[in-house]
Amino acid sequence: MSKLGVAIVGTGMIGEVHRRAAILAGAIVRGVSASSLERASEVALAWDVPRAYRDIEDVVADPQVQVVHVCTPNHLHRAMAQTALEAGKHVICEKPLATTFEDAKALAALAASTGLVATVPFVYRYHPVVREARARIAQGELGPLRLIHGSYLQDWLMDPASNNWRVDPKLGGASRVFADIGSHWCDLVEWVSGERFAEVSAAFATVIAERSAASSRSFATATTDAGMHAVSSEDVAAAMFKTAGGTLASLTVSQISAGRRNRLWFEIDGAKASVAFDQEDSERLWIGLPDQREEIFVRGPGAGSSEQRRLSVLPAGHAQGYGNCFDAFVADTYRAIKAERPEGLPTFDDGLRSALIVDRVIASARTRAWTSID
Ligand code: SOE
Repeated sequence: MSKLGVAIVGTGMIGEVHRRAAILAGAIVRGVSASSLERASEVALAWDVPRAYRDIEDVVADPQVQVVHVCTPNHLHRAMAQTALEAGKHVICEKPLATTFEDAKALAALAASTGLVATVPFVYRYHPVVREARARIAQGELGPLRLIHGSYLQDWLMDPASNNWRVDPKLGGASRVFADIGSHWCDLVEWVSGERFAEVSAAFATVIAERSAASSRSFATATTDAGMHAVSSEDVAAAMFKTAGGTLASLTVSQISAGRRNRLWFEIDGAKASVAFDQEDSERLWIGLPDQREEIFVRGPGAGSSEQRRLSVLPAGHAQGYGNCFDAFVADTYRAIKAERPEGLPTFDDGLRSALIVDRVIASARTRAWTSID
């Protein structure tokens, strides 16, 4: 099969990550689309790609594009992914798939009806030791699960002078911190544990009630606008879940926790053993055992489950990280386009699952009641 032609739509930090991963996976980046043709032309020049597209319609009209990478702010995902699918293009759509459950449902149904490959970058599934944890749980090494707990903490929005389109519900959606990063934790823990959350009790808090004017940059940067604006989206959230199997889970998420850069952490405790993963120490998997014993599994190509070894592309001692996860996710998406069936590839169905969880978490935070996730 000849090389895939891809287009990158959106030129923030994540658009650059998609571009690098696409090239590494052997695709040809045919062009780029941005908030304006002028911006797209600037980036096309910088990326040395042939085309700067006017808009998504211009992208999908290009017969040399087989895959569209949607890397724009959240409120644009639904329309752009739909346009691409309807034009017969495979799609990688940044999470969240859409800002409402209804829109996510429509996109997942459309993707299923077309038979095209449509994926969502829940990339933390691609840490090799995460695959090791999942394999050990699936093999029964932990025994029946008894407790799932963890957090996902960041600090890039702790300064009231910092802002971002995610803060604005019209652009980011009704929930910010939970939809933005709590969604990663939920996807990861459901996938690793093999259990599904059946009900939730959640609480939100907007700790920083006023911020300076929203920045259009993909990440928070202090703005020159002296004005302060009221904020309604949550900075922190706490949630308790019960799985369909009755296992209790608890999660804390924050984007204002000083010193926590991108610390996704979970622990899964079973009747025979526990595992814990720390995204900021992602080469190691902690395994808790009875009788004061514990083990540390260290990532490497020479040990562990087949999926851990498949994703260990560097020798032990040469740390892998977020970029490697992204590279593996994009490569697996392209493998699926070539009719392979890579394990654990997050599709629009997983994006829909995530949208359902977020929708029910928002409902529970509003009603302060346990809410079913179905
Ligand atoms: C900002 O919170 C962010 O970039 C999220 O939007 C990503 O999904 C996460 O992987 C890292 O942090």
